[in-house]
Amino acid sequence: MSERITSWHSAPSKPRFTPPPGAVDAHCHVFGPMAQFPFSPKAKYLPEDAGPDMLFALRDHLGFSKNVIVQASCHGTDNSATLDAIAKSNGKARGVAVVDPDIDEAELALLHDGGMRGIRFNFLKRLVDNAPKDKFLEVASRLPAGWHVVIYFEADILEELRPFLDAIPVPLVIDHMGRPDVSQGPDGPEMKAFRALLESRPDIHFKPTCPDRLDASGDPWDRFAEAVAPLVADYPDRCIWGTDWPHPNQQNVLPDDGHLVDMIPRIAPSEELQRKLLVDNPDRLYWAD
Ligand code: 0GY
Repeated sequence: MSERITSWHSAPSKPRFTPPPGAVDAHCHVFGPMAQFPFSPKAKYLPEDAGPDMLFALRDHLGFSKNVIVQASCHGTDNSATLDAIAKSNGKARGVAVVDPDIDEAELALLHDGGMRGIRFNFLKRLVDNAPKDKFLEVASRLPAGWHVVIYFEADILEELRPFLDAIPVPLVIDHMGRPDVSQGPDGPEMKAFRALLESRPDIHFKPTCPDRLDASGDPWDRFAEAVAPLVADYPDRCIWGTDWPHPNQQNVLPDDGHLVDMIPRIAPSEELQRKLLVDNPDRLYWAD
């Protein structure tokens, strides 16, 4: 792995949809800058720099007010780049960390002071070498008050993960709905399995995000809209939304972030749903204190 990847659109369009005041892009990342924040030796992709200035310029261009910055796998468990971006945001960003499960209480408290409000467990083999469930459960049991766990997995391991998910003692946020096959439609087996998970606990949230990753039919991602809108309608208090900028690993078709924002009114058609998805729900998870 030597070549650095540019995974984001160079000139995203201005969305037609105007997000409500206070809207949060609750799933985005920063990469580097590498000279200041080197990538992990275990990184599975090597991106070009996509630092806080670029992220905040995109936030303003798209009409958002705040960001939740999720530590990307290319930075491993060194959260310095994400913390630096949060520190530069003037209170307009909070974060989700990736930690060594042996982290101690004092380090967790420092992450809290730096704006982190959760940790992420990543189960994608193409992104991380191992995901030790027993250690994950142990660290999840001693997180600072008010924190949650963000989980990234693909639909084919959902059933296998169920006992682990059931045992996590804090609220959960599932990245990209656990990547269901949206071409199966809103009532397809993978969406049904995900709904069963949501029914199993009232404190599971999800991100109805990443049409570019989940819908092979491409922009404007009609299958995604069709499969996901009913989920948002049925669980309006449990969803948060994000761009996924700078779209780690995307190499072939780079999504236009303006078009991603224009997916919002298709999956959340009313102003009330939009406010919950973009403002109330992320504020409750990330800005409660
Ligand atoms: C995402 C998706 C991906 C990557 C990461 O941390 C990461 O590197 O999350 C992916 O490659 O599917 O949500 O950012």
